[in-house]
Amino acid sequence: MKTTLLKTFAFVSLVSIGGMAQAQHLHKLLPAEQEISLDYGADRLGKRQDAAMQKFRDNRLGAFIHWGLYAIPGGEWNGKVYPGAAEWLKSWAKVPSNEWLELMKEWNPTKFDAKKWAKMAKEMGVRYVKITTKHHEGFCLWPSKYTEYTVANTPYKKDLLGEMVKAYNDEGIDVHFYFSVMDWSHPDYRYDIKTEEDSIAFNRFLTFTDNQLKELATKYPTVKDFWFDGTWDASIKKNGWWTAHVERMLKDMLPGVTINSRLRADDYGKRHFDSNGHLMGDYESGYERRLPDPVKDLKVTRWDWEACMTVPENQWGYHKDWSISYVKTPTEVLERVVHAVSMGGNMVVNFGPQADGDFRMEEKELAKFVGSWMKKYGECIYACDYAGWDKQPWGYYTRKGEAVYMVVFNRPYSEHLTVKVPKGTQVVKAALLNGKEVEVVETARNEYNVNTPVQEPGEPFVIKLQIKEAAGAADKYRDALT
Ligand code: H76
Repeated sequence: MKTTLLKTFAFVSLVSIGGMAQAQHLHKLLPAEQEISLDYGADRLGKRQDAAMQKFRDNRLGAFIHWGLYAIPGGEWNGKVYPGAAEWLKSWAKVPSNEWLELMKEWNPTKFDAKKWAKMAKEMGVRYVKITTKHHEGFCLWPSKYTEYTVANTPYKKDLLGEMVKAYNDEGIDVHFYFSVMDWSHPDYRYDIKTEEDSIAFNRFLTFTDNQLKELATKYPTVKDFWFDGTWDASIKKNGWWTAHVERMLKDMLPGVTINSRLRADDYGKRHFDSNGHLMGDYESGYERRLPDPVKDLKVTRWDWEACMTVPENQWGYHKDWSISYVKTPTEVLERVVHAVSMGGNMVVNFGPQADGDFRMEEKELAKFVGSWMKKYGECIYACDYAGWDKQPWGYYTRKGEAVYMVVFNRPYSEHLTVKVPKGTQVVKAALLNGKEVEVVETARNEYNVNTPVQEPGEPFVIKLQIKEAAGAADKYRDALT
C-alpha cells in the first residue's frame, strides 16, 4: 500500500513538472459577441491602472528567495546527489513526508542576518523580493498556528519571515510572498477529486489554506504581492471558484495587493487566461525560466507580466553541486533582465540561500555585479517599458516617455549601431548616461547610425536617445503589431 502510494506520488509530481514546462497558455481573444458568461473568469479587462500596480511595474527588477528544509540536504539524499531541482528532492528521492519533516530538527541558520540580506538586495538594485513563505514541502518560514511544520518548532524558533519583511522594508524594498498551494505535508491535499472522500478532504484543505493566507495578510500587512505556485493539479482546476475567492479575499484585506495569474482557474478549469482569453489575476506569471520571443511574442505588451529565472538551468533551492548544469554568467543574467524590460515585463532573479543562512559565493558575486551595473545604468530599467521599435542585433531598447534607451550587449565591428524608428519619429540627440553626446547620422528615411563611443569599457552600456514623435505615432505602431 505504502509503496503504491509513493509511486503514484512520484508519478504525479513528474507529470506536474512536465506539464508545467510545456504549458502554453492560450490567450486567443474571442470576438465580444462570442464570449461566454463566467462566474470565475477575469474580473477586469486590460492592465490595472492604479498606483499600486504602477509601483509593481516600475520596480522592474526583483529577487526571488527559495529557502526551506531542502537547503539542508542541498540535493543529496542517502549519499546520492540528485541533479533535479533541489527543492523537489523529497520527490526525486521518494522521501515520505514524516521523514522529510524530520529535517526541521536541523533547521538552525546561525549565520542568518536579515539586515545583511536586505543590504545585499539593496546593493543589487532590486526593488522587491519574493520570499517562499511555504514551498511544496509544507514547511512554513512563519509561525503559522494552523500547522506544526513551522520555523517555531525548530531549534531556530524565531519568526524568520517577520525578520525578513522588516529588514527589507527598512531598506525600502517591497516584499512579495511566494505561496505554494500544493502542500506535501498535509494529509488532506489531493491531486485530483475522484471520490466523495476526496472532495471532503480537499475542502478541509482549502479552508486550511484560506486560514494560512489570512494569517499571512494579517501578520504582515506591508506585503505587496502574493505569487501562487503549485496550482496546476486537477483538484484545483476543478475548484476554479476557490481561486477567484482567494483573489477577492486578499484584495479585500490588503488594498492594492497584486496577485499572479498562476493562482487562477475559471469555471471550466482554464488557467491563467479565462475561457474568453482574458488574463486572470493582475499579471501573467507563466514565463518561468524562459522569455517571450523578442519578435513573435509582442502580444505580451498587452498585459503586465513578470518572468523569473534561475542561475543554473533549474535550481531554485540551494543545491550543493552547481557543476551538474550550465550556470549563467552575470552578464547573461543581466541580459535577461534587460530583455524582459525591453518587452514590458519584470524580471526576478532567484537566490537559494544555504541552510546556515549565508549565500553561496556565486550568488554574492552575481548580486554585486548586477548592483554595480544598475548603479551606473539603472535609469534604463526602473519605470521603463517596451519601446515599440524594431529589435536590432546589438541589444535591446527600453523606453521612458521621450527617452529611448539603447542597451548595447553586442558591439558591431563597424562601431555603427543601426536604429530604425517608426514613421513619424525622429532622433533628436544621443548621449551616454553621463551626459557625453554620441554622434547620430541619419542614413535613410527612418534609419540612423549611432556611433559607439570608443572609450566605453567592455561591459554592456547604454545610449540614451531623445526622440520626437508626431502625435499618435507610437500608438499607431503598437496597433500594427497585433
Ligand atoms: C515546478 C516548480 C516550482 N516553481 C518554481 C518557481 C520553483 O518554486 C519550482 O520548485
